[in-house]
Order: sequence, then structure tokens, then C-alpha cells
Amino acid sequence: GQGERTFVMIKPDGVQRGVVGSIISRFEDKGYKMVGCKMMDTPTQHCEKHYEEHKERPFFNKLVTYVCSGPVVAMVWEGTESIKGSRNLIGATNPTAATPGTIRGDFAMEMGRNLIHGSDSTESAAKEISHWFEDDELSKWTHHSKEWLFE
Ligand code: DAT
Ligand code: MG
Repeated sequence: GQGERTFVMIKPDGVQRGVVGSIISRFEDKGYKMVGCKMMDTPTQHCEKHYEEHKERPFFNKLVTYVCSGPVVAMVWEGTESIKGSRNLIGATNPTAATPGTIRGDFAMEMGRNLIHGSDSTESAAKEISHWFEDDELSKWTHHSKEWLFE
């Protein structure tokens, strides 16, 4: 529905490369409402928990090292079908395959430097939002263009 929320994280390469603003703009331009945003240094265990579905994969340790290598920007975005829609903005996991126009398609080259994470289902969005944010870190506010963004 219109109030669907998703978890999005700009990984350390996005912060280091100074594209945080460009990435946030894409979500704002789409019409999504930011309801949470914080920069943080991710404790290793917190990151391992976030990626626990991949813990048996050969790339797991490298992935965790990469995501813990510097500050990330953790965010919650809200809007109509925002989980699927955000994944479309982000693009394919492998930036080589990601369509131009997507964030990974436009800003990244390699799987291990693919800039950004987005929840892939209703279940993972709920889990990830509560893993990264306390309830009082999420803001309730009304978008001033609400009538022009939603039917
Ligand atoms: P996504 O981030 O698009 O949801 P995913 O959940 O399948 O992709 O994997 C999480 C991250 O792990 C992904 O952003 C990059 C890394 N990764 C995935 N598959 C990989 C592989 N085959 N080799 C190296 N890294 C991989
Ligand atoms: Mg994933």
C-alpha cells in the first residue's frame, strides 16, 4: 500500500565516494518519504545478523568486511510499493548487469562495491527496519505534496 516501508543502506563506498546526496535524491525524486536516516559505524555482529541469510555463502566474510569498512547511511523510505520500487531504483546485484538509469547501473562496476542495499520482501523489510532502527528514530510527518503523489 501507500504506507509501505523499506530499509535502504548506502554502503561505505557510497559515503567515501561522496554520492550520498545523489543517491538520496533518487529516492526523493521518486516521491518516497524519508522516515529515518542515520550515519553509523556498523558493529561486525550487527552486520553479520543483517546478512545472516548469506552466512554459508563463500563471499560472506568479504561482504561483511566491506560493509563494516567505514560508515554507512541507514535509511527507511515510505511510499507506494516502496520495497519493489526501491529495488528497481537500485538495480541488479551485479552492477555490470544493472540497467543504466539505476543506481548500481549508473554509479558502480563491481558486485563487491555495489554501493547500496535495499530490502527484498515484506518480511525482510520489517526485519531489517527493526534491526537497524528504534521506533523513536522513525519520524511521523506528512509530505506536503501528498495529494500530488498519491491518487
Ligand atoms: P542484493 O544486495 O542485490 O539484495 P544479495 O542479497 O543476493 O543481493 O547479496 C547481498 C550482497 O552480497 C550483494 O549486494 C553483493 C554480495 N554478493 C551477492 N552475491 C555475490 C556473489 N556471487 N559474489 C560476491 N558477492 C556477492
Ligand atoms: Mg539482498
